Amino acid sequence: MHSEASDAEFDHDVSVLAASRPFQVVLDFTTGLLTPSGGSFVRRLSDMASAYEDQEVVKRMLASGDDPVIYKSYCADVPHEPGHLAFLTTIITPGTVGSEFFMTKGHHHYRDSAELYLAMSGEGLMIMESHEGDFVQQELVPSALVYVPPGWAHRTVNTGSGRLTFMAAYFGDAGHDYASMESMGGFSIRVHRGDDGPQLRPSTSRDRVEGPR
Ligand code: S6P
Ligand code: ZN
Repeated sequence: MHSEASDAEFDHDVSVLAASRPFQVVLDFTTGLLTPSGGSFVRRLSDMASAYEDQEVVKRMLASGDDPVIYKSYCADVPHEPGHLAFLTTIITPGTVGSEFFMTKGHHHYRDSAELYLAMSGEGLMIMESHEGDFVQQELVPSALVYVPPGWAHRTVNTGSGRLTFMAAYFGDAGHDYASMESMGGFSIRVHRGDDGPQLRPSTSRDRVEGPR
């Protein structure tokens, strides 16, 4: 049984109307807004400090009061129950922590189930890792649809100079498991700003967690 706390951000007061009747919302492909939305959540650097590789830079930024909004999500008014299809938009701010691009926390779903991503604006990468440790990256450019099969942890990274916006749809009872990736030290690959664009490098946080071999 997993803790409900990690899904708190996705929960909101679902209106009786939206839960039981067809409805329509509008996606703004430029801003990433979902109107009307059933709620939203924001993650600042301080909400996900341990996700970044360079902990010295994180500490320095936070100590100097630099706590940027990394991303914001707008959730549709859909119950997190079996049979429903939950969806939300995410807007990732451009920027880096050290050389590592702003990104989402990333998660598995408790119930191994598929998810569909639609990129709306900006440029980014989606990184995905299976329970067996296979790694796949996909580019996020406007109109790209990425299918995430059951069992693949997923994280999105803004590699552009503007906002990265996308929509994701997942099973209502999928749940969000952040702890499984965190306990391993995060994803095995990280996305940094290189001289000629985004550079994928093996993560050193895995070593921190596993210790010397
Ligand atoms: C939900 C889906 C996305 C993310 C969102 C924030 O299953 O994968 O909508 O929730 O992009 O990322 P995270 O990893 O902080 O939940
Ligand atoms: Zn997901």
